[in-house]
Amino acid sequence: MKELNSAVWYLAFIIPLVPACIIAYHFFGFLLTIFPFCIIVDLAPLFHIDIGTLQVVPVVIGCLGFLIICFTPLGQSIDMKQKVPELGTYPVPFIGLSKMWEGLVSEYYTIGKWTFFLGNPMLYFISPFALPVFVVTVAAAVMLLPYLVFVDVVYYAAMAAAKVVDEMQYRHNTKRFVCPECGRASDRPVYDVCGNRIPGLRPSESGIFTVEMEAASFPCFGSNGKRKELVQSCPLCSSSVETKEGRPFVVSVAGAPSSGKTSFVYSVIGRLESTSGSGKADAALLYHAWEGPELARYRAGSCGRTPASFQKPHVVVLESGRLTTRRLLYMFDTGGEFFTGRIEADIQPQYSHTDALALVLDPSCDRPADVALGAYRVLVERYRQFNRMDASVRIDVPLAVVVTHSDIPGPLSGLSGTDLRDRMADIGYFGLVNSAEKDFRRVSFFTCDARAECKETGEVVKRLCEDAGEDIGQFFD
Ligand SMILES: Nc1nc2c(ncn2[C@@H]2O[C@H](COP(=O)(O)OP(=O)(O)OP(=O)(O)O)[C@@H](O)[C@H]2O)c(=O)[nH]1
Ligand SMILES: [Mg+2]
Repeated sequence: MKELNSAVWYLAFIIPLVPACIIAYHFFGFLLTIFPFCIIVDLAPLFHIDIGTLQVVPVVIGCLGFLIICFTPLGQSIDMKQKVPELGTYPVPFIGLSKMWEGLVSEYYTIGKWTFFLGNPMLYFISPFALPVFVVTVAAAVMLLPYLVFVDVVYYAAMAAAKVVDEMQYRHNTKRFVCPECGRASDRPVYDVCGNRIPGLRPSESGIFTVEMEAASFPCFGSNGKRKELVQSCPLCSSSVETKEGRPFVVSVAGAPSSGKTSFVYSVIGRLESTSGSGKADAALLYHAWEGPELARYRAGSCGRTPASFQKPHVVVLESGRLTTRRLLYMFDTGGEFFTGRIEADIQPQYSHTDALALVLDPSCDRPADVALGAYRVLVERYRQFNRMDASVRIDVPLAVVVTHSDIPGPLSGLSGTDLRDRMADIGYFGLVNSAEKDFRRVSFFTCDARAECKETGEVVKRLCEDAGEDIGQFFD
């Protein structure tokens, strides 16, 4: 940006000169019509000089004189600063018309002052040179404003176009930022460049493709570029994050206590990790260090109770050379106590930005249909509360009803889709099926053994991805 500012500055002594020459040429033409200059016109034919030459010569003298004063030490000797305005602000801003005009006008004023008032009396013999330089300087000063306006218009138009392209790329590749630490969503993360925290780094007055800091330049344009490698943090909790502009897919898992939510979550993320996203990903990694030991505990057959206050999402990072950015699967595993309705509503803020919901139910527990319906009602009530949604409005995010314990023989084991839905409606879950289909636009039904890292649990997430229109479903084949 410093280079661009310098270029704008130095060109301000060259570009306005072009129209200034034309103006000066006509001015000298006019001058030759009035006394005493008209005498020169009368004498010119005696020396075989035509009028055109009489107009061009002072323009050339004026132009050369102007350039010599501007770009040689001669300028400094008449008090010109010959320096681009210094800026101590980082990232370095584009200063165009806003900050440059005062400096430029003062430089032009200095040249004009010396060639008009001081040049003539002090060095009388150079006055044939001083007058043309003065005329050219005045004409160029007049053209300075259109030049700066033009430069500003070009810069801001390029910036606006870059902003639009950047926004399109960001929406497509990233959509939004969800913090893996606090679980809350923001539009973009905060980027750390040379100790400066820049919220949602993007093309701006400080740069279209890069922002310039004291020590180095950093990319600020497009999620196809290298910006995603910069150090980032959550604007809400300030935690440092490694999401690298990945596209999040957020699933909130709900259900009564001990229905199998945690088992379901680990079944999905464990399988994703061990199959490396069904071989479609170059890498499938658990984001948090604590998830490894938890997964190992699940694999060893033990699953502790989840506290209702637990807010951290489980995050799997999927990388694929075919995708511009990573895919991030967030699974919010809420403690079952939350769905008893006795817990504060604002404890699980992920409902305001969840992409899909999964309601887990255990058909082998006591009065399973009532328990499941109770949990479902709390889920919908909380969801509507967080999204300020009236009961009459159908919920747009997809819902999957996941019946666990399919390893225990029962009327629902082994079924899925409409067969499962119809059977559930027949054997006492009618209230749940009916309410779900009334509240949600898209509802799907699955059974699984959540203790195993089986294909069925992955199918649930795959279906939710497809229903939500997300491409992360490809890793669950
Ligand atoms: N047989 C069988 N047991 C399951 C299944 N899913 C979960 N369990 C067991 O049920 C118990 C509770 O499972 P969790 O996954 O902890 O249930 P939860 O819904 O997370 O429970 P809270 O966190 O207390 O709400 C554990 O002992 C699991 O091993 C299943 O599909 N089949
Ligand atoms: Mg749990």
